[in-house]
Amino acid sequence: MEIRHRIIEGHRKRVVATAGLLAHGRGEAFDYLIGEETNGWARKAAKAAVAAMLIAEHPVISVNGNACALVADDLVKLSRITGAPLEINLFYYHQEREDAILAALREVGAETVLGTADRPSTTIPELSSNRRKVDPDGIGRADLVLVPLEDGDRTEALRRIGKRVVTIDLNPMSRTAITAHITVVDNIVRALPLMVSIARELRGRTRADLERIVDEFDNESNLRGALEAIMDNLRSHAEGLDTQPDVALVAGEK
Ligand code: PTJ
Repeated sequence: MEIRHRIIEGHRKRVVATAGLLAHGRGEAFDYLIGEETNGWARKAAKAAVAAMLIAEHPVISVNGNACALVADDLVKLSRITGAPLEINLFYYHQEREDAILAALREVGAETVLGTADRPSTTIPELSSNRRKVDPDGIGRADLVLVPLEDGDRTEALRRIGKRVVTIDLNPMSRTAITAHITVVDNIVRALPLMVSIARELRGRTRADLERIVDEFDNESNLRGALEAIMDNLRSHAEGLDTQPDVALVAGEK
């Protein structure tokens, strides 16, 4: 409930787009399906994601309204530890939203924030949404972009122009989840703090160690594992239903 409140409050402050409320609802449904906890697949993906960020030359963290409303503090921490600057990049762009997100990031200690209207901008080819506008010092020159809660078109566009794409998405069937190189299938409110603690643990490792972690990761089997976990959950719910016929009857009578 506290999480929902953060989104609603974010919407009131214009940090979250109206469509962000719908995206959050979809996320809640998938979170329920994965059991509202971080499973082993997500942990492994989070480790590979952080290792990839640490070995990238120019990693960047793309920030949208939902991510900012839910985990602004952890975004700033992850940015500091990995050296990946934060870039505001919005699907539903409005100057007021950019200002609100910038203020929210600053409130939790963000210093440099890229992608704002006062900065130079360049465009990602083959993309028509507002998100085609990127910062030349950020996503423009990045070799890796962390794009949590992303829309499929941009993930595809980023891949087409040769970026390594890391995402956090509760839906393992979304186009973003499938297109990204590394997909952490988990709620961003759990995934981000986990990535911060993994980053603290991995930052002292050798490049060879980090490369091995990334090389051993396979996103296809990761997504298959996430789907299996959902199916296992559904199966155990289906089995559990048989054991509580009285509860079901009482509920039905109301
Ligand atoms: O702030 P803006 O203008 O950039 O807009 C942001 C939204 C999220 C509205 C925009 O990117 C959008 O419409 O995204 P989609 O296409 O709805 O995709 C969002 C994905 O994130 C969906 O697959 C959701 O299941 C997933 N999702 C929602 N909440 C969470 C989540 N994944 C992880 N953690 C969540 N809390």
